[in-house]
Amino acid sequence: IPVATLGTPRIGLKRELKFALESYWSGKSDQLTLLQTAKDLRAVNWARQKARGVDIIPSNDFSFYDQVLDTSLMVGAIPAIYGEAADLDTYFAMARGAQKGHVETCEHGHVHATGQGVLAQEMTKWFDTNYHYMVPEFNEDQTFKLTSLKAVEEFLEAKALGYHTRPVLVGPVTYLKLGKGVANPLLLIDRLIPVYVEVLKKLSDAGADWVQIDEPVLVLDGDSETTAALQKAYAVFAKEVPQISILLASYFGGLGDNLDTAVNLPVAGLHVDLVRAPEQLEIVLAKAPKDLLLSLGVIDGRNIWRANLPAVLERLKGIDGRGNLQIAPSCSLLHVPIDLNLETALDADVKSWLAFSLQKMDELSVLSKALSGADVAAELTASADAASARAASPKVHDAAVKARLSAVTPDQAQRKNAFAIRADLQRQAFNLPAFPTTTIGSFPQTSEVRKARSDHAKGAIDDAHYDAFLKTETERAIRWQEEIGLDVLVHGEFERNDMVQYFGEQLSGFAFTKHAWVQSYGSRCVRPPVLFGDVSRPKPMTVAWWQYAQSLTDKPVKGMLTGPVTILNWSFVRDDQPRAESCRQIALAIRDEVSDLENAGTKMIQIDEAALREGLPLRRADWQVYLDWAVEAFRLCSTGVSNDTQIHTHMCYSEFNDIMDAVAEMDADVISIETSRSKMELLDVFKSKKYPNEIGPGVYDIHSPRVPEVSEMTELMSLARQRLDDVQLWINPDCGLKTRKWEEVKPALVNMVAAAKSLREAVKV
Ligand code: THG
Ligand code: ZN
Repeated sequence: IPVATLGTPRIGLKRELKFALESYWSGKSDQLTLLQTAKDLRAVNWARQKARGVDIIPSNDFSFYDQVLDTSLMVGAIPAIYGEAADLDTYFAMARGAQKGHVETCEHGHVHATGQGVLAQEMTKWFDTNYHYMVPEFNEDQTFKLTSLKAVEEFLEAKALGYHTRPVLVGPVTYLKLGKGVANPLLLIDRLIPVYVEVLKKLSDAGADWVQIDEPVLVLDGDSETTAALQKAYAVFAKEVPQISILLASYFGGLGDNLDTAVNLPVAGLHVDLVRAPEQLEIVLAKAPKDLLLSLGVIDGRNIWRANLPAVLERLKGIDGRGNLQIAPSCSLLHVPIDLNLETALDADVKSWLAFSLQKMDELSVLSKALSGADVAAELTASADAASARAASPKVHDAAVKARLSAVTPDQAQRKNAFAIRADLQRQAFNLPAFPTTTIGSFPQTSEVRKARSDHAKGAIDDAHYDAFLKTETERAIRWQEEIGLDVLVHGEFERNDMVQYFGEQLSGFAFTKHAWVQSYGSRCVRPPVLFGDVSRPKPMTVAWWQYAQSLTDKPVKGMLTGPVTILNWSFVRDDQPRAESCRQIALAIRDEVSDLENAGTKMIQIDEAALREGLPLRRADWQVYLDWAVEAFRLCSTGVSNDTQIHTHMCYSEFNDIMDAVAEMDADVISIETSRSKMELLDVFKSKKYPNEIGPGVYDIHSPRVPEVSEMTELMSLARQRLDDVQLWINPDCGLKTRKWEEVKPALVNMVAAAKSLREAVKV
């Protein structure tokens, strides 16, 4: 049984592609240098797969930025503002904007095109991964034509190096469904199909026999239009390019209601995800025609755990006697880091439980040998031993954590009194002006701050110097906030790197890597924490910084925490217990921190859940279960406080409709949200649902370097006042200010305070 991969990480072992791209964009190196770096990376990547025993190696899984953007270039879906030429600079203009337009993210990774000039295309999350793709843009007269031969060129490049590859394309139906700009992009399928036919013919002419076409829409809730589009497209391909065998790839879940459609499409092969949906093996085997090649995704392409190979073989028993099979990772390996062997500082036990992309190829190779009857007993035993060691390890299991969790009572996820009562007590205690002003938490991470952190990490400055530096920054931030007249202050978070990493590093049960980068978007990467064991909080994490900041001022300083759902959603999580369980453990650890902050005198504690919405499962039927445990986790961490301690939360998205009931159930006293660019339209749902608690609708778009005028902010506030009661309203920016510069932040916040004052004046409350 041959081993295949569906795609591999492309950023490079040492993030070579990231640095080559950024150097090219900044004008420090030329295009030839960039092209050569990319070519070298591809060659290394193919060679590595071959050496690891991968029989079916993909090509065209490389991308300079994103495979969906590559597809837009391939089919000529280049909006007119970017010009005609389908060249690399057009491509980067679509990815990043040209002139003064560019992509900016807030610190929570919510990404927007902004600025003036030619804007970047919109970016959004790829299914339920942490990878972001560029959203295709169509218009009513959209036509398509073949404008990039990248797929053919990379096939030929591999061929010249001696690799007969299986090129990968984003499927036409998935591509259209991810696009925007027309009411129903699927109606464009008839115009799109001929371009794919042309590509397939050219690939065939170049010598390709198999082509992998990715249609992850197959794991979303089915609908008749999507089914019809799939049937139409693949029927044309079968008729027009019969010489190409298509492997249709589904991943990120089970085929569910699309199963009959998928197994009956006129394609030569079907890839199924047997990690997310192991139960579908039986029915796929039963329903798939015998001549349909089945690619079995048996190794987790989304997570970093080493597999228990004998257990995988056991699950594969049902394939006995069926020919025409391949084994593969569940999805592209793009979503895991490259090589575990770079992690020389990782705890040896934890390391022995992990597998990154190269180790996953080794696992597949062992499985393949085992399935063909070769003697791999030693490898199988080692794999099973690692799995049992992990299952039994005291590093994973903490009886005290489990006992505490099972003793949780419903009242622990409940504030002492309802919001109306708390609000009265809080108003008396704080005596804030109407429309109180605050910020979301972080202040600019200047190059000075980043340098101090990296010097400290390298040992170039000692703890005492680093601490003194951070204190100076914090004091400066407090003094400045007092000076401009903000009502509720923050300490600025200068001591934090990544907000998830910062907490993970201080919690038991998390491990950190040095080189395990995963592409988030374009050249940007993250190193998600590895949640491997029961979570507890050995000692206070943020109390000292809060105390220091509060000691400098009489104004209230908020305590600042990241919520359990966000920590979970941005980590590699355990596969040996439900996500809900891991989340509850994190919630209890955060609850301890909340309690310590309160005992130290903190009267306002903010717990951000920037990633709550993005954790929504792919299928609607699974949403409520997720929202129930996510809300419960938030409540578990936040409700153990007295009535006059004010709980804040922050969520910076522009889509609340799907989750509004859950947001209300979180019962935070104050929520700050992103509303400035939607002109407060987002508040409609808060109004229609009669959201009772307090709200800080963002009045300052922090995704842009532009400084908003006082009048713009008062206008936004009057739009907010049309929807909500004055007593509910706070005034704050859309998100944290970490990604901005002080030159932008200072005048913007001065204007924001002026807007609040003029509003108070006008309303006379
Ligand atoms: N932390 C973690 N996961 C995340 C986010 C996070 N996933 C979603 C979202 N935020 C992703 N957004 C970004 C935004 C910026 C960067 C990466 C992901 C970024 N990275 C630096 C780079 O690639 O140069 C490296 C940062 C570092 O040194 O750690 O700019 O906030 N866990
Ligand atoms: Zn944000």
